Amino acid sequence: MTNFTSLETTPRLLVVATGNRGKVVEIQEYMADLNLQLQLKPKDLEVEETGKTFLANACLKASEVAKATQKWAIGDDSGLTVDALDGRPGIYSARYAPTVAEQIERVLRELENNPNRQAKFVCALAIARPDGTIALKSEGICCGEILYSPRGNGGFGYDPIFYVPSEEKTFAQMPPDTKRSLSHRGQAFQKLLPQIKEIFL
Ligand code: ITT
Repeated sequence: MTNFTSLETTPRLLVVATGNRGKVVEIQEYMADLNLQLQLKPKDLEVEETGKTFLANACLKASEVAKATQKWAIGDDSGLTVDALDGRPGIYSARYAPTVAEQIERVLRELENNPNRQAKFVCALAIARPDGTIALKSEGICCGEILYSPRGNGGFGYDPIFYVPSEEKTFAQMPPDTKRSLSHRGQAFQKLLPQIKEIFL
């Protein structure tokens, strides 16, 4: 008997394993040219972030959502690491305070007037097969400085306090395509896209 499913070998649909709107918008842009159908993860499907690293958590998100939906899935775990705060908030960036405004406030309060404002945004991406095994992963980093007060209205999350000296702007002040090309997520996608194309195109 002919197995018709075996004729369709190239996956065309990818579930985006995030509930963060800001990430969804950016991920859509990175994948815009791929002619892939992106689907949001079911709202009630929460993945517990028990990993100790960004990469471990990105793999967990991709893998759990892939298994639950039986589809290919992409996970993103990212955050801000501040040198003078021993790398905090790091993998706890989303859990640093109940609201984004309070998360920013906490980072600024903990840094006080410390002259060392060096920080990095880190983004780990992972793509899982429908059985939950990891097919691809990558990591990107963007270096910058934490301002003394927020600037700009664009982007999301910690963007208004993350200043990139080469652009003389915070992520929240940059045109979206500038942030997209030099951000941590941009670096991670740059490494991943050629491999994504091999699987999906
Ligand atoms: P999912 O787990 O559903 O993807 P999340 O928001 O909980 O959503 P993370 O655990 O990866 O995602 O936490 C990321 C945190 O880092 C969160 O507070 C974001 O606001 C922040 N963050 C990540 N990328 C960012 C970016 O490009 N600009 C500003 N903040 C960012």
